[in-house]
Amino acid sequence: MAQKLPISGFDYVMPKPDAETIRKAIVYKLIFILGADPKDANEHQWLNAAMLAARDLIAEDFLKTRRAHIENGKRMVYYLSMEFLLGRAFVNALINEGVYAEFEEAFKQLGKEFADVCEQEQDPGLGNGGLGRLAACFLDSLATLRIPAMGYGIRYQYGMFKQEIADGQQVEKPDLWLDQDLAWQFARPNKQYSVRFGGQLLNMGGKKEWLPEEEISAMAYDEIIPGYGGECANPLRLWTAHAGKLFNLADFNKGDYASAVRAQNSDENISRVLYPNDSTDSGRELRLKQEYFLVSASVQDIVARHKCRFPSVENLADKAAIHLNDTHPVLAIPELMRILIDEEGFEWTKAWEMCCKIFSYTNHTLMSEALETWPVELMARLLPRHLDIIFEINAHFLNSVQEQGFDEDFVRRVSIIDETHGRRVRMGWLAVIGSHKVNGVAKIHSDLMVNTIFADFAKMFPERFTNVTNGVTPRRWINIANPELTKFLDKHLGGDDWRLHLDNLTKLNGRADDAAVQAEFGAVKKAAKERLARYIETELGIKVSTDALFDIQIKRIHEYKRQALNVMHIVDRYNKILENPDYDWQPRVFIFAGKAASAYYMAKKIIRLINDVAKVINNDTRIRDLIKVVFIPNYSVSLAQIIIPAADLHEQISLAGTEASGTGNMKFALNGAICMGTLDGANVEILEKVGADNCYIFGNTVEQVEEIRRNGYDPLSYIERDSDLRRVVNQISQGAFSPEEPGRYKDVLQPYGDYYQLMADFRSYIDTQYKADGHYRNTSAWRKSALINIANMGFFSSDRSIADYCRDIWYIKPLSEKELPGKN
Ligand code: 26V
Repeated sequence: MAQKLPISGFDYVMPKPDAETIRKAIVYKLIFILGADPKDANEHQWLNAAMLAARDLIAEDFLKTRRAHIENGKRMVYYLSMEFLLGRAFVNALINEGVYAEFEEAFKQLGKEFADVCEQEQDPGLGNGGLGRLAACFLDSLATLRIPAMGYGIRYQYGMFKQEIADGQQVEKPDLWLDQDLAWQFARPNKQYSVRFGGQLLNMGGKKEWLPEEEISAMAYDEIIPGYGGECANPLRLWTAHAGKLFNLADFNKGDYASAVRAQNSDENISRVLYPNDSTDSGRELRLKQEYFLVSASVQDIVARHKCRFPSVENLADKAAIHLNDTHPVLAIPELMRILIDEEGFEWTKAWEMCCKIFSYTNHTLMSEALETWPVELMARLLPRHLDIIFEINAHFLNSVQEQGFDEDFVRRVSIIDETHGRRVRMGWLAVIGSHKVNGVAKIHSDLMVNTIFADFAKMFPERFTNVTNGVTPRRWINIANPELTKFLDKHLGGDDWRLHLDNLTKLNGRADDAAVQAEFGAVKKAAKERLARYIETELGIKVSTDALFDIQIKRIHEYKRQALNVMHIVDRYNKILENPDYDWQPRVFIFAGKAASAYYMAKKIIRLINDVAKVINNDTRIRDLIKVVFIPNYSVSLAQIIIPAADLHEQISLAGTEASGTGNMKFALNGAICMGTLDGANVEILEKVGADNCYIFGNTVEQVEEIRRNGYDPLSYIERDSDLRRVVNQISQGAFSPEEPGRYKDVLQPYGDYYQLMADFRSYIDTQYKADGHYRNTSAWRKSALINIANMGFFSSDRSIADYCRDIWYIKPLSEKELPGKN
C-alpha cells in the first residue's frame, strides 16, 4: 500500500506501511506503550502492540474523515443500537487497510507465528445475535461506501456470556473482554455528558421544569471502523457510565456520604452488562435506564456536534438522520423533543416536525413477546419529563386520529399508552409515530409487519412503511472467513473488485457447469471443512470425516428457530439406518452452535437434548459414523467465521412467519452452502435469486400456517398418521436419549401445544432431507448448485442494504473524492 498524504497543516512522523517500519513500530509499542520486554513478551502483548501499530495507520483516515464531516457540512446518519456484534477488529482492519501482507511479513521477521498472535484477540460480544451483527455489517458498509455516519452504543463491561457445556448442559460464564480493548479504542475523557434520572417535574406557568434526582456521567470511547480500501473510517462511539458529579443529590444533601458513594457504585452498573434478549421482569428497571443512558448521551452528542458544524440548531433536520435499531433506542424521540423545547427554546410544533424528519426505525421481529412496553409508573419514576412528552405526543396524535374520523376502538388500539395490561408505554407505537420511515428487514417480514402488528398505522400512513432486505459484508464473510474462496473468486472473477461490487459474482453463473471450476471449488470447500474438522477435534476430541455432508445449524437457540425439528430428523435417520443397515447411506455430520438466553428454560433444554442425542448416536457402533452430531460451544462471530465456510447444507427451518430475515442464511449461501429452509424471512428472496433447483424449500407457507391455526391445529393428528414421527416423538419424550432420567424431555416436543408446528412440517422436512442426500451424491450437480448460490448472492451485500437506506430512508450521499481525498 502506498503511503498516504499527511493530515494537512501539521508536521508529524508518519508511519510507513511497509513490513520493516511496521515491525519496528510493533516493537516500539511493546516497549514504550506496554512496557513489555520483547525478549519475553507473551502473544497477547504482541497482539496489543500490533493493534496499536495498526491503529496508528487507521487514525489518519479516521481524523481525515472527521474533518471531512465537519468541513463539508453534509447530512450525516447516526445509527443508534443497543448492540454491535463486531467480531475481531485486528485482521479486519489490516485487510480493509490493505496491510495484511506487511503485518504478516513483519511478524515473520520477528520470528513469531502471525496466526497465533491474531488468535489472541477476543471477540467483543456486545450483542445477542442477528440485530447486533447486522449493525456491525452496516458499520463496515457505511465506512466502505464513504457515508458520513457514526454509530452509537454502550460499552458493556460484560458482553454476551461465555457458554460452556458441562454434562451436556449450558453453563454461563462472565465475559470480561475489556482487558484488551484499550489498544483499539480511543478513550475520550473530555467527551462526557450528564444523564439524569428521577426527581420531579414542575409546571412553571406552562413551562415544564425537570428537577432530576440522580445524575450519571456518560463517557465516550471511540472505536474506529475502517472502510475497505482505507480512505474513510467512521467512529463507533460507545458510552461508559461514571457516577455523576452530583452523586445521589438527595443523600448527599442529607449529609449521608456513605450511601451517596454506594449509589455511585450502583450508577456505574448501567453499562455493566448486556441484557440477554429473553429478559424477564427482574432487572427490567436497569434495562430501561440503559436504554435512556444510550439515547441521552448520544442525542446530546449529536446536538453538540451539530453546533460545531453549524451556527444554530435550526437546520438540524436537514443535517442529521437518526436511525433507531429496533425500539430499544426509541426514547431518543422524547429526548430530542426535550432538548429542542426545554434547552433550545423551540415551539412544540416545530420541534415535532424536526423529529419526524430526523428519525427512522427498523423493526426486527414480529414476535409479540419481543415488542417492548414499559409500565407508565416506572417511566414516571425514572423519566418524568419524558413521560410527560410522550403523553403530549400521544394527545396530539390521537387528536389527529379522531379528526380523521377513526372510531374509538381504533383510537384505543393506536394509542401509545396501552390501557389493557396495566398502563404501559408501547415503544413500537412511539417509534412509528415519531419516524418518517419504518422498515422491515426482508420482503416477507415487511409485508407481514404492515398486515399484522402495524396494520392500523399502515392504514393511516401507508407511505411511511418500506422494506430494506438485510445484507452481510463480503469483506468479513468471504475475505476474512474464507481465504481459499477469496483466492478462487479473485481468479475466476478476474480481480478483487467483487469485494466492493458483489454483483460481479454473477460471472460465476457461466462457469458453474465447468468441470475444472467445479473441481477447484471442491478443493476450496474441502479446505474449509478440514479447518473446521481440526477445530472440532482439538476442542472437543470428536473426529469427523470431511467426506461426509456437513449439515449445519448455528444461531441463537429458540423454539421458533426449531433446532428441535433438526434433532427429530437426526433421530429419524438414526432409526432408519438401524432398520436398513445395508442401504447406501450418505454420511452426515450435524453441527450445531448457539447460545440460549440464561433464563430461557426450554432453549436450554434443547441444547441438552442435542448433546444427549449426540452422546447416544456418536457412541453407537452400529451407526459406523454415518451420523455424527456435534454441538460446538460458545458460538461467536469468530466461531461463525470458521464454521460457515465449511457448510454443505445450512438449516434455516423456522416456522414460516417467525424469522424476520436471518442473515446467517446469506453468509452460508455466499460461501457455497445450500439452504434447507422454510419460506420464511430472507429464505424467500434467496430462493428467488438461486432458483428452486439450488435450494431445498419445505414445509407450510405463512398462509398455510395461519390456516392451520385458524382451523384449530391438532398436532396429535399428525402423530397418529405418521409412524416415523410417532416413533421419534415417543423416543425423545420417553427417555431413549436420557435413560438415566427418562422424563427429561417429556415437555420438549408438545403433542398437545406445539406452537411452532414441528409436527405439521415433519414429513415434508424428512422427505426433503432425503432429496438433498441424492443431490449430494452427484458431486458435480451439488457443486454446480453451490456455485450458483455464490453467483447470485450479490444482492445480499450489506453495501446494497446501506445504499437502499441512504436512498429511501436517510437521504444521504457519500463523501466525494474531493470531499475526502483518496490514497495518493
Ligand atoms: C429484544 C430484547 C428484549 C429484552 C432485552 C434485550 C433484547 C435484545 C434483543 C431483542 C430483540 C432481538 C431481535 C433480533 O435480533 N432480531 C433479528 O434481527 C435480525 C436482523 O434484522 C434478523 O435477521 C433476525 O431474523 C431477527 O430475529
